Amino acid sequence: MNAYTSRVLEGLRQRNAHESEFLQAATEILESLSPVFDKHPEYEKAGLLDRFVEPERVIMFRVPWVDDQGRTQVNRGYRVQYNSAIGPYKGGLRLHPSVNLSILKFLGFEQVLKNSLTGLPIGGGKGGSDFDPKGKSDREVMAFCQSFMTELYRHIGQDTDVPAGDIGTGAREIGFLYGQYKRLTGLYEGVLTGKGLTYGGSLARTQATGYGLCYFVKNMLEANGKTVQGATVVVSGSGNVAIYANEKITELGGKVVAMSDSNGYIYDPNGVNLDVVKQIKEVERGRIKEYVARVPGSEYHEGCKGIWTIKCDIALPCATQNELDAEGAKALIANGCFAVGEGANMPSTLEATELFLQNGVLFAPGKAANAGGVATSALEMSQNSQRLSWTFEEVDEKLKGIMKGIFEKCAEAAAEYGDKPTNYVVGANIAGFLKVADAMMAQGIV
Ligand code: NDP
Ligand code: 2IT
Repeated sequence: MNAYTSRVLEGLRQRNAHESEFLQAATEILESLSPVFDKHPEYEKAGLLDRFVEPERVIMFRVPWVDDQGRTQVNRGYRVQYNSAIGPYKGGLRLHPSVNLSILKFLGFEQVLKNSLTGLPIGGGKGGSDFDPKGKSDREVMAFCQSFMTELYRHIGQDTDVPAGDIGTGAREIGFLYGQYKRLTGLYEGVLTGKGLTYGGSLARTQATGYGLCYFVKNMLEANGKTVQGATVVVSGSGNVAIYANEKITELGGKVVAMSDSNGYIYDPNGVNLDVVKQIKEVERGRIKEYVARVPGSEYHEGCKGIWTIKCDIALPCATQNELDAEGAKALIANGCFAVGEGANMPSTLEATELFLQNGVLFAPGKAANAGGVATSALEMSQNSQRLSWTFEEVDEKLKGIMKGIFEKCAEAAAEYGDKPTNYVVGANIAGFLKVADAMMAQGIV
């Protein structure tokens, strides 16, 4: 490994010893970037990597709100404004009890490279809170969102930082956040994306991450003489990304036989009935196990990791970080799985990723494969600035083009720098990095 990159990585390990997710992401990224620093000694003189790994700003704040029993609750809110070299900070807000600074720093760091890969002018950021929307009433969710925005509004804006959804943050939460931002600032501007269609949202944003993932996988398979047509597919998760990944992969000729949530997974050898999943998850906010009572011939299994033991050709992890470990990877490989497309952010552990790469499984890393969501968010920002809205077909066509472009950039960088031309992990990291690096060099030591 290049001496400068290994020194910076060692420094990160010392200063952030307790941030395991952040160090995991940083290890993969810095190891991939090593050959770039061999080629560009001027980057070290400019301290480029020392600056690149450090968020420009981290905001942490108290979020007090009152629950339905009249009790005061306090959560912790965050916004990590990671890098604004190529555009305003852009990235989602995660609402989940596991949220902490390490998780948001890993997500923010990944987002910088992902947003660069889209080719659109967006920097990287991420935020959220340890608030758990599950089991809360709409009024409680509104109270939380209003309190969260009462601090966040002073740090964001359509030209500075544009948050969006992520785990636990969907259309309902974005609506409450947007209403409070508008009330506090008096501005009707595209400060959030993933908005409802009646107040500035973009058609196809709901579908974009899952659809984009399938477009990336399709490009990757075609470039390697394979196809989605006739493939058996396992999709983990049953949230926004998982549902629309299922919808598109089915349209492309795949058959999804399993989906999951944080409690367990369903197996349906006849192909998962997506209308039933949408009804349970999108309308009723229920649990995936309710599926088996409605669809004869399907099974439910407790625990989510068992989903990787189901025989499939293509695996699409779309739930959360580190949901697919070495054991899961070995089971997939033993069962003949030939492609993995990451819909979630960092769903595969470093060991799992290494196993896929070593065993010739085509591997689409999250920061490239799930970039369709944020790319369509950037298209929402464009529409808001123009005060226009494009049709579903227009947005979907642009999304297809963007995902093709991302795949090509990953493949080109992999061919130039990777140990093999299908190492899209190295490809994505390097292609994403080069644009940000160039912009940072041009803008001086800031
Ligand atoms: P949702 O909240 O809509 O769905 C999350 C899904 O993952 C649910 O099925 C949830 O199950 C499951 N899940 C969450 N945490 C865990 C856990 N600890 N263990 C097992 N399962 C879990 O989120 P999204 O679909 O929006 O996000 C899914 C992933 O995709 C995340 O990694 C996110 O960062 C990433 N992503 C999202 C984008 C977007 O546009 N929304 C864009 C790019 C990436 P349960 O209901 O039990 O919690
Ligand atoms: O991880 C991600 O890319 C997202 N959650 C979407 C971010 C966005 O700004 O649309």
